[in-house]
Amino acid sequence: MNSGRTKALTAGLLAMMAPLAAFAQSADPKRWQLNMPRGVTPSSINAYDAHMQVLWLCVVIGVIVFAAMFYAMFKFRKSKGAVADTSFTHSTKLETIWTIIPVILLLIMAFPATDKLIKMYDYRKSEMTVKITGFQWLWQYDYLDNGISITSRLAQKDDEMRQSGKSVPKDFEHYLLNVDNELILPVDTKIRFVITADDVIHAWWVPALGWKQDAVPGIINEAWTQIDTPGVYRGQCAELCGKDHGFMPIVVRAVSKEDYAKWVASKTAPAAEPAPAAPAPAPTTPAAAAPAAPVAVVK
Ligand SMILES: [Cu+2]
Repeated sequence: MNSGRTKALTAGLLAMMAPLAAFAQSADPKRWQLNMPRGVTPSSINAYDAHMQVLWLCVVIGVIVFAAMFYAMFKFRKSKGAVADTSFTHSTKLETIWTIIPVILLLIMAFPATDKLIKMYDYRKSEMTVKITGFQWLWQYDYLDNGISITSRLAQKDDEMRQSGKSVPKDFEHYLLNVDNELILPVDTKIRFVITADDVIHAWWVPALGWKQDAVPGIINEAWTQIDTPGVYRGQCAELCGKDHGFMPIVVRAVSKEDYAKWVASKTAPAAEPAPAAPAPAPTTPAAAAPAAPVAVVK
């Protein structure tokens, strides 16, 4: 009977933990999500690990403190004849213990936390740089290594939906979190961001990357990321920046290095193409060559 109860309890606990495991794997927040997301970068995973270490430490402290409290309340209750010890005012031994234990616990937390913080602010050895500029109410992304510059604003369908006054259909995915031009980034690449703003203070925030950075006019802030998993990661402006503050979402699409190279080529190629196209109209008359020429022109 006891083993049956244990099995049921274990099954119940596992069933409760299953959704937690699912949350940990997904970058999108879920309804009623209780824990913070794990994210997809070394910084976000470090933050998540630090959070979990401290959380479990708090759980252990909570269990010990509440157990001692309830034990004292039930064991030494008045109905059992307990009498308050009014002569007890202080104990140097106890005070020393309850000062030293928290200091040790703080040190246990401080060392790994400091190590993680130092890593978070280490911008060295970055492989590419993207300049992010906040505007009322859109983002501009300048890929400083290859001259690509794109602006990214709320997708038209989201904008039309919000201004229509209608209620949002349930199948409308990522309402107000879609953009016209996504920030395309390669995975497994250390990317440095320089972040500023053109008009007022904005803040660039994608939770799955594990940080939030203010975009301040006249000041250049720094941040870095290295995305481990390809995917789409969404965020928002996180600094109240005017009437459309809620309508300047961020979408990062992390792709493989090969796909990123293709995307860069597609963005940089069109400007170079028109020039070689000009000398094309010099057709030769041989019948055999004729079919090839129009195809080349169409291209
Ligand atoms: Cu903003």
